[in-house]
Amino acid sequence: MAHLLVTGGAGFIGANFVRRALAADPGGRLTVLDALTYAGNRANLAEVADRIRFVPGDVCDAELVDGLVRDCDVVVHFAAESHVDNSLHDPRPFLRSNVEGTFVLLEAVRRHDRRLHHISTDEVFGSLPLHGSERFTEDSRYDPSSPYSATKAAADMLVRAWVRAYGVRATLSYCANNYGPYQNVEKFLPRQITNVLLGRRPKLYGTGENVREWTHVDDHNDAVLRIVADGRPGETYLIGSGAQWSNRALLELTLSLLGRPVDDYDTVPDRPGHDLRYAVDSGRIRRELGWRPRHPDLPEGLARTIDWYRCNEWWWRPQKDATEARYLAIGR
Ligand code: NAD
Ligand code: TDX
Repeated sequence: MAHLLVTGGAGFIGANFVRRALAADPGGRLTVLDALTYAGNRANLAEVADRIRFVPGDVCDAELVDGLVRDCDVVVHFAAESHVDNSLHDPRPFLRSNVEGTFVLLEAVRRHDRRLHHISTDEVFGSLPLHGSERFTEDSRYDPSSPYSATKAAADMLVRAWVRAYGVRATLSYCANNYGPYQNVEKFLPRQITNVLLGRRPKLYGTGENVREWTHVDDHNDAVLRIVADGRPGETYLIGSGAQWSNRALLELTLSLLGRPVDDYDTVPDRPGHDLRYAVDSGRIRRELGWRPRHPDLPEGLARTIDWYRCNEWWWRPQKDATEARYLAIGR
């Protein structure tokens, strides 16, 4: 079977992808390249450590990347700075990892004629009106609102140009918000779950009306595996479960699953440029590649995710205080 190179494989989605890819292809060869930033953690890969090659390193390191790409068949590119609030505070690492890192990878796949799957995000399309049924499609206009989404959009543009100019065999996917085990405590759901587990009050930005479409990380990764297997080079795919929730409603559900009163949270100042609503039309991947979310029931998936955080305090506790100190510094 194909030898996969997974960049960012020690992060939330990447590490879940590595486990899923090995489950789908038990004899498969897989190499992870990860810079182990604050968001990367080798413990995320402990269960599969003896079945993969782990290379600590930066996607911007052209020499290292060239050798790894030469030795693999397919690159799945997750590595990125991924948190909007961090990007608002300090955009520079986002430009480097997300834009320059993608450029370095593209040059290597071009030199060695390797297949690339690039992981993008629905955030590159900006914000949908709060009240309405519109959804992003593969043809939506790019309209990023944060340094994070601007750098993801820039990376997508590079991938698209390398496909057209050099015939690079790349696919792109845009997934809505993910949730599940091993997600960094800076993100919405893990932040609130771990706050409650520590007896602290969750923090809701602004009015909490903003809507996100929540997809279980295993469903996102199943979709990526399908694209890697059967996706058409040059094609783009949107991935989403269809489960749209306002932040307020999702926080109330989280509190009730944790046995707390649903109004036991604080509101904090809103995120600047806060996108109102994300929702994607995932019709193409459903029709063309037969993908369906296997965990479409968000309350059920959230209950399992809460259990995971309850049982794995050893994993999230060491990051929690530094994360909250960063939030305190920006007033959220
Ligand atoms: P994450 O922050 O949990 O993990 C990112 C990983 O990339 C970490 O292991 C980090 O060490 C690594 N990394 C960062 N910069 C690197 C560099 N220069 N070189 C090598 N490794 C580097 O992020 P995530 O939530 O798992 O997101 C993974 C990808 O999926 C990102 O490209 C993100 O834009 C995209 N995405 C995320 C979501 C979501 O809801 N989390 C939704 C859609 C798309
Ligand atoms: O404490 C919080 N309170 C709050 O109300 C946090 C951390 C967030 N929020 C809000 C902001 C968003 O409307 O919750 C929503 C979700 O926030 P994040 O988890 O930061 O995700 P988001 O900004 O929507 O981006 C996510 O989805 C798309 C990922 O972090 C990105 O990597 C992905 O591309």
